[in-house]
Amino acid sequence: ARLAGELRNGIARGELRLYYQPVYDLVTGRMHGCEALVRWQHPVRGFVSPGEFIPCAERSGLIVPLGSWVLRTACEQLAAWRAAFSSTIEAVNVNVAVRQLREPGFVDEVAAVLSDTGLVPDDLVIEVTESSVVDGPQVRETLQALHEMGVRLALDDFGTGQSSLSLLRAFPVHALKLDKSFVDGIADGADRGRLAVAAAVAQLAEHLQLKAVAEGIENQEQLDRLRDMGYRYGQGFLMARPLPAAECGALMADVP
Ligand code: G
Ligand code: G
Ligand code: MN
Ligand code: NA
Repeated sequence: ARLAGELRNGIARGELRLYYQPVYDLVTGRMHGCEALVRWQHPVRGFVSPGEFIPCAERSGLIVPLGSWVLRTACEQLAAWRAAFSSTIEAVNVNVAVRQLREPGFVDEVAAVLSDTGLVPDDLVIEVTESSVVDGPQVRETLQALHEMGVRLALDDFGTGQSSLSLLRAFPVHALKLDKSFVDGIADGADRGRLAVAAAVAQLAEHLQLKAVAEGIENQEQLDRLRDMGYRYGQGFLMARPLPAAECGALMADVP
């Protein structure tokens, strides 16, 4: 509860920053997109990990104003990159919590942000967890409306949740992001179980004609094996860490 109060102040004082982690095309090596990831530099506590304050923001409801700020800032940033560089990324990925999807005005908010920033729906990928998909009819309607608007949806942390395969088929999702716990298992073929899940998710994506994205790639062996399994896209410390906007933009300036 104390953390929630400080987070409220931190948001008001502008202590939050958005970082961007590049997503690469593993076949061409080209930067394909970026995932926006929030960071909190507290004046006394120092760096507070989102793994700590995002759950707190979700419990307290602060995720709603925080998430609105993230969405608008990420879209403004993509518009700024588009203005600055001749060739940029295809889209920006924004994590959206189920609490935000339950807000009745969320679809209108997305439409307003796109219109204000001069982006088109195609420029935005919303990352949701599998548990959002099974939250209930209201959230499903919201996701359906976003899809009809042309905003693309990625299922984050895929493989850890409980969405059924039949739901996945009926659901307007555009990408599966394999959870990094499965990528961690891909070293020396050490963990057959996690390797099998990684391969199965790639095949599922292929059969359903979805993009397969691997996250948390930390070494070349993981990258090679994931690409061979069918992961066309990936992100991870091997290629780039989450970066301040200016550093991420500098990488874009080099993209042909
Ligand atoms: O950036 P990092 O890997 O430390 O993030 C930890 C967790 O916080 C991840 O689960 C990530 O999805 C989540 N997270 C980071 N930024 C955001 C955000 O802007 N919104 C939401 N809802 N979650 C975020
Ligand atoms: O839940 P979500 O997938 O949104 O979280 C992404 C998180 O994963 C971010 O906090 C980001 O900092 C972290 N991350 C990205 N690449 C790597 C990596 O290669 N290794 C590790 N350990 N974490 C990573
Ligand atoms: Mn994510
Ligand atoms: Na993830």
